[in-house]
Amino acid sequence: SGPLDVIIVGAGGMGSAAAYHLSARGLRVLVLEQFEPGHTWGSSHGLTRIIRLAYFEHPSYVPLLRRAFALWRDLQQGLGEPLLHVTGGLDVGWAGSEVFEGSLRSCREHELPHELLDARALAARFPGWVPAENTLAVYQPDAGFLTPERCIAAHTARAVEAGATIRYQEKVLAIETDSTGVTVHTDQGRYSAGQLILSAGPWMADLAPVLAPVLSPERQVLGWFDIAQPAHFAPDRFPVFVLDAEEGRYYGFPEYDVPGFKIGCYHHHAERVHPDTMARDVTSADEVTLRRAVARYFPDANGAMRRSTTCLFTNTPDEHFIIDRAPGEPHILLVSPCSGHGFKFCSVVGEICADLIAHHHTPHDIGLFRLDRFAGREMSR
Ligand code: PYC
Repeated sequence: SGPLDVIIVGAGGMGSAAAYHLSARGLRVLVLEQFEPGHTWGSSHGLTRIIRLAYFEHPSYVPLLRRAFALWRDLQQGLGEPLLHVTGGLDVGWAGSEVFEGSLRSCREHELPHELLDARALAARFPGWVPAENTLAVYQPDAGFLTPERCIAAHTARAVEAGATIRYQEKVLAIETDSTGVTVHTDQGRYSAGQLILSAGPWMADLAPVLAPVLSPERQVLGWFDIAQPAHFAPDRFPVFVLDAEEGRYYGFPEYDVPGFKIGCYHHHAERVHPDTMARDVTSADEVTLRRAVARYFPDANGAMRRSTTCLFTNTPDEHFIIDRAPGEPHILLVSPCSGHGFKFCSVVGEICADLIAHHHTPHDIGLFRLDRFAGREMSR
């Protein structure tokens, strides 16, 4: 074995992808994960995750998304099952709404094929929808969903094949750095390496206290509702969507893998939770929030909520990612507070991690993700 090049803390979407890309380049990698494989405590579960190219959040994500799509396709080669399911995507809102206008801006700046739909055209083309009268939507064909648990399993399996070690159910207690690298103390031992990647999602601020003033882990809820007209919610008839509505911002998927129409709501109550103490049960108030949109916009799927789960967004103040060295800690790379929209990028972020660890440079444009954009921010805890 010999000395380690890099320790990765967290084997979720980001950590597993980093482990694969680093070990594939011949680096000696140890991954430490506090839970078991496939756990549901973080931000990398839920059976389906949206991937979309017409990125309303900012056009500079689009080149990263192109690479992410290519790398997911590479990863699924030879697996015997797809990880990426292309359904097309709808970014729905009204004239002036962030989702609609942002998506259109990305389409125009990057010359993405797209179609504009008003309420009538949306309902005619996609019969699962009953849109509000003033609705405007961007339909962009390069969108769909990933199966996150399977993506992580594929990245970790490939990482292990390439020589990485993954230690599950081992919790990091302390991190020390010196001029040569890092030493990580866990509840089971002590490990040293030249570099450290922290990709621990909502636990990031515990491991890198410098992030505490900027991160707000937030509780999120999603549910699967019984469908009266399953044909309208099949993957070939029902694109993934993000919807700005009077009632809030929602996102959803065609029926896949388990029965029901899956819908989630972006809760932005500015509540800050800790993942160890967050309420994990889905309440009737949560169901009401989801059902409000289901009943109005997807009435054919307004059946019983058969299944539900909570997860976490780890929000930054501007909701863009952080991918950067920790201040004054050249051996520590901070990767992952993704404000709830990171999973689709795991494949390309794994590649970026490998570039930054191996060469201290990446050809990908990650200027939007620098930590110093928050310099001078007041401690808000
Ligand atoms: O990035 O598409 C997305 C998404 C939907 C819900 C949370 N993130």
